[in-house]
Amino acid sequence: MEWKKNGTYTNIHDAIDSKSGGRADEFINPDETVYRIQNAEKMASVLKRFAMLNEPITIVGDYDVDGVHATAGLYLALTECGASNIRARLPRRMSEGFGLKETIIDEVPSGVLVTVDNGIAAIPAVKKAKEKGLTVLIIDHHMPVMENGQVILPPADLIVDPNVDDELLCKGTPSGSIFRSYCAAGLVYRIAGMMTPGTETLSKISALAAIATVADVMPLIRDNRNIYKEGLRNIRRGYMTGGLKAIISQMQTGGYVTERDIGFRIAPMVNAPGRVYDDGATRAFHAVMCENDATAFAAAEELKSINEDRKQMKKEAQERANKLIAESYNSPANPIIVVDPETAEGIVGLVAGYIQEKYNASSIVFTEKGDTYKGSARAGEDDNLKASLDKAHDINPSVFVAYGGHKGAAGVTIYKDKLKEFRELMEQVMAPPKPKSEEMQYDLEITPAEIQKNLEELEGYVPFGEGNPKVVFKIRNFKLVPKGSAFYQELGDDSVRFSGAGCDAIAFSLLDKYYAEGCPKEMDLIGTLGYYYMRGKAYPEIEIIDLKKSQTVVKKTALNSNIASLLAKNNFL
Ligand SMILES: [Mn+2]
Repeated sequence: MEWKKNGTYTNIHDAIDSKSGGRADEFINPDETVYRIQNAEKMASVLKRFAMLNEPITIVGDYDVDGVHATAGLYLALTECGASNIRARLPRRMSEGFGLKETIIDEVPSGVLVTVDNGIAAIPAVKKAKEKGLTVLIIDHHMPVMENGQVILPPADLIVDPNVDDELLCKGTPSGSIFRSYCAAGLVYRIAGMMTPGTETLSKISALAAIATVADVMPLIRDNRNIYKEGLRNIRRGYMTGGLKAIISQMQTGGYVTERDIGFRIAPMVNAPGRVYDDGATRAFHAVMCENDATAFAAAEELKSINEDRKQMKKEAQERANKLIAESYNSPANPIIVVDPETAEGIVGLVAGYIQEKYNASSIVFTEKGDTYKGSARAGEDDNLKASLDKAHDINPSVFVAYGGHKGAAGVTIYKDKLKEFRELMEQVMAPPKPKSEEMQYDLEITPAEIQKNLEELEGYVPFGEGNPKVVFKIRNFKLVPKGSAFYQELGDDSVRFSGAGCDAIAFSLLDKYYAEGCPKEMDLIGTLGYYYMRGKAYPEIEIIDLKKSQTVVKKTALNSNIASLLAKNNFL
């Protein structure tokens, strides 16, 4: 694998500016814009009034982190305003699927129905709710239904969704700045800010919103940076629900969390029940909402154990998928389609992501459901799944039961007996397979002695993630320093931690590579810089993307080089 310098920039600011599409200055200057979310004030006052009247309120969320946290945030805000007749109703992933279904409406006898993280596309269900006399409020961040180029809105009483404001619907330009990339929990936090300003409850909602913003892969720009920073400040001060506190205290970071902790540790735990169990989202919701220390701790333990099950399920599904791919493809393809009835519905998306990365192609993983195959798709580099599926559907709609999604990810259900046609159709509409790149790119080259200085400069631009990708450094001659008696520590899952002078390094899925390089004590690396937290203390850390035995010969002292040549000679003989 060749390492190649990206761009012509020579410092962190310019590297970030180039990678973020010119946002480096925005990142270092706090954003003080007051963003206007259309109908947010109205939504806040309506919700507050219903809470004070103690109307029965049903919140319908979603089974992922954003859906669960948005539901929890709204529940807290309504309770703070005096509501005590609230029901949280999370959809069941396997038996109901995403969003507001008409069966859910049947369960609500009267009062107010609020959807969070869904609802904007639920036209028949909202119609039914209105016919039944319910008040319907929608807080969503998804795209509306389009028909012949026209936006079709559900007949709700009030809608907050930045994707359907007046400006977008060409009904005149609203005044004030608009930001459209909130997650649902972020919208709930901004609305709650008008319902219960300055309260500890609002601090708790900010913690939920910050985590959901990262988990839902929202761009970390503009108001999302404020939400992230406010949330993290509150997490560090201990202002969060007992459930979140228990989840975070399990990580033993001393209350500090990073973007990576959220993405790789917290979000998978909150997501896991919804992937493994039909009613899992309800369990995740109750776990997050716990206020009693003992029950919160037990609930966090349960999430952890469900997440371990989920990991095992994913691992087994990946092994089956690799086998199926080896059997059914003898040359690169795009997309790669896997049909595996043994893979659970909540897992297919994770496996699709794995295949996409491993084979550098778009992927679709199906499981069996009655006489259909139901699956999840992930787009390879430069592919657009939504556009490709639209095209395929135009050519032959009879293959599809349903599909939906966006550029990077989609859900697809097809008729079982149409699999062959679907395969051919998708290969026809998508770009031919791309060879896997033999090049790995980095942004800046630094010496091990410059790590600390660069880390400090990077702090000004946090958080990194979607919309603000991390700077990739090349570091030559990173020397390992033994901790105890070991230069490295195996972490399981082919991962390894190295100890260096003043800075450790972690390498996910690279232990085999390290062995293949001969377990060098001095390496050239490319990777990103950050901190990890243990019991409240920050430690600098390189997250290694690729490693090699040091290529540069380091000058040795006369004595050492004599010994070295002697050793080399003896070995040679
Ligand atoms: Mn969402």
